[in-house]
Amino acid sequence: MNAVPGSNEARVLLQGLYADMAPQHLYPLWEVLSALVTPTPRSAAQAHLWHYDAARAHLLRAGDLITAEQAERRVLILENPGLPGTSSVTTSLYAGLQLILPGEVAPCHRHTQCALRFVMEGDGAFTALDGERAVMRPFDLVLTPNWQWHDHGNDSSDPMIWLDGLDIPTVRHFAASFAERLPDGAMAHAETAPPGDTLARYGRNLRPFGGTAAARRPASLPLFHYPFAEWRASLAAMARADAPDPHLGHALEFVNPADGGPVMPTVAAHVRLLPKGFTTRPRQATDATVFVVVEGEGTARIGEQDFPPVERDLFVVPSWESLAIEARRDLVLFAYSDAAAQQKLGLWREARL
Ligand code: GTQ
Repeated sequence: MNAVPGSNEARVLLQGLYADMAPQHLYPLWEVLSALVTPTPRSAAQAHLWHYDAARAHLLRAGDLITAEQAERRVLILENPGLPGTSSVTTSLYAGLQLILPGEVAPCHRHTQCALRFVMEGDGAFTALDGERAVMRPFDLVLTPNWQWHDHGNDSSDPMIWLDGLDIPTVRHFAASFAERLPDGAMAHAETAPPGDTLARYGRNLRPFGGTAAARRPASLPLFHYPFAEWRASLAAMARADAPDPHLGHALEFVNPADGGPVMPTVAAHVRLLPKGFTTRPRQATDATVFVVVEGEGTARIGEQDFPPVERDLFVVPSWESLAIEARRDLVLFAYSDAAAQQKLGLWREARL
């Protein structure tokens, strides 16, 4: 059966072809190409703001109903409203708020997902990484890189809440998830070093000299604790010395001292300070980004929408949505994204408008 390509008759015959192919899982690219290979990014993710106080109230209710041990991790997932049912905050990343009550332990496990913790509230609980505790204080950043044992506990007298940022959707995309618990039902890893040992060895532009025993941590990613007191002081010094970048404000990225790159292979993190009254120029980037307001308040204009976050609120900016931030008071932000992965893959782009 022949028909002139593009004629009505050909269109009818094509529908017949599609119907005959579909049972064999064969489909015509030409019907979907423009939606697959788009001239600019198109994300199903939506901009969204979570108010911390509301999320915290639900999390504390959960704290009355399930223990950290029963839950393994007692966490409320921040799910992007445009990605329902995926437990994703962006197409590649996960976000959740984790609660550990005084005396509780979140049992030791390891998995191929990389995680960061950003402390929202509480002082003195810990994450132990391969048996070394990082004592967590408000707005500290703590990493648990891929396949390293980690348990969490709270020896303080107050609830501890932190943001979990993981690459769960990325690992799911590659279908590369492995996870295990410590053998014999052990809850906590045996102590391998005193608290703060790694920070002292690797966190001050130093590293162990002259031998592998003292190196102790994996050479490719030794450091896992970035205390608030240190990063906040650096931002303040930068703000005293320079005018803010028009699109970012004062911004500092957390780096892996082993290679000067982002903190983990899939996840990058940075902080910003926008002086009171300053408004950034709009900027687009391919790395959808999760923000936490550490201090101050302002307005985040994401695309055409305005969001008014206050201290401890969280918001997400999808890929290639323009973002302009106005600081009503000095505004300090923490942010994480998949820029680390995109840069390795040659995908990352930004546009400064
Ligand atoms: O603390 O290991 O929010 O494995 C989700 C998965 C936290 C964790 C989460 C996890 C963890």
